Amino acid sequence: IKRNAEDVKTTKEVKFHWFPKKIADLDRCHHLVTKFDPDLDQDHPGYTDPAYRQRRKMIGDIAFRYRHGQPIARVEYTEEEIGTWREVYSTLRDLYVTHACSEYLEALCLLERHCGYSPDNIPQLEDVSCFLKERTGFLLRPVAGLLSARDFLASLAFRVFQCTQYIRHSSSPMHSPEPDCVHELLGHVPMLADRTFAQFSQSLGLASLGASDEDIEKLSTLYWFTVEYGLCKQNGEVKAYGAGLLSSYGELVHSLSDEPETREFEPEAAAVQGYQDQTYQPVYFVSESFSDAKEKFRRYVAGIKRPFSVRFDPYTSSVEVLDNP
Ligand code: HBI
Ligand code: FE
Repeated sequence: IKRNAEDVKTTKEVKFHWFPKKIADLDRCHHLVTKFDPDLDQDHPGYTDPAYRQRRKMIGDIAFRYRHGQPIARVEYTEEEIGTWREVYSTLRDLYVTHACSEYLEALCLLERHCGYSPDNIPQLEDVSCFLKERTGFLLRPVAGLLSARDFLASLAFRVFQCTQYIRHSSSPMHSPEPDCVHELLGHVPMLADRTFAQFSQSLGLASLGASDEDIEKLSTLYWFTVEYGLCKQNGEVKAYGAGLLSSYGELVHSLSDEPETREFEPEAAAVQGYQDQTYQPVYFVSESFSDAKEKFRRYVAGIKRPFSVRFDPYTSSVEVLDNP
């Protein structure tokens, strides 16, 4: 079979996908998935609104032009966009006190104090990126929409979170079919400020580098049931830490109600569980703690076969690739 030399590299006769070796290589990890794009998806609330689609393109251009190391351009959000943000922010803020895990609440307070998080302001990615860098070494980089799982996971290996900058359509403030800045800033960012959670996210990323398509599928399902829809125990209660929950009023309430099934987090089971990207999840996985989830995941990853191993060098933000004997 003839294969694209860009995608496949050979070491000792074994083929595997190209992957980024240094943080600047993330400039090449920009493959978008058009599944929920407002230009193509007729169910997208912005599909019939040309002004919305135009605006989304303008903000998307910041991402297309972006190269590693540059500051992220600021967006001057319109009154309408700030109105959408305000509605979600004030509705969710009240629920966090009872539904979000303590790590999340602690980080959100800091973000309100230092990063312009408030009902009346959409925080700027550049400010949030500087904040995260000081807390856990994570950086944000702008992205124009839903990325391929392979590219998205690869960036986590370098403690980079690819972050959308546009906001959902104003006709549907409480739900968006695709990631938007409400989902990123209220769902993901506070958790990335936690040291143990940041380590967990990076280890998911490192496990994905050069992995087979089947293993990428398993790792993104694991990502789904932890980073997006994970629950955890805290002082005898169950709380939410998943970004898909913390950015959706309806599902956050649903996830901690009696309705869904909850199971103890086991990577082997979570990696193959079927999931929903159109409605609420029928099942959630509950971790004892982030340290426990990290340890279980470490054991799971050791079972994934790759013809090489990778080691992250934090001094150069690059990965060393070691051939397995
Ligand atoms: N792309 N922009 C963006 N944001 C995400 O949260 C995201 C993504 N691509 C894939 C993805 N999340 C996950 O569902 C996993 O497939 C990794
Ligand atoms: Fe997400």
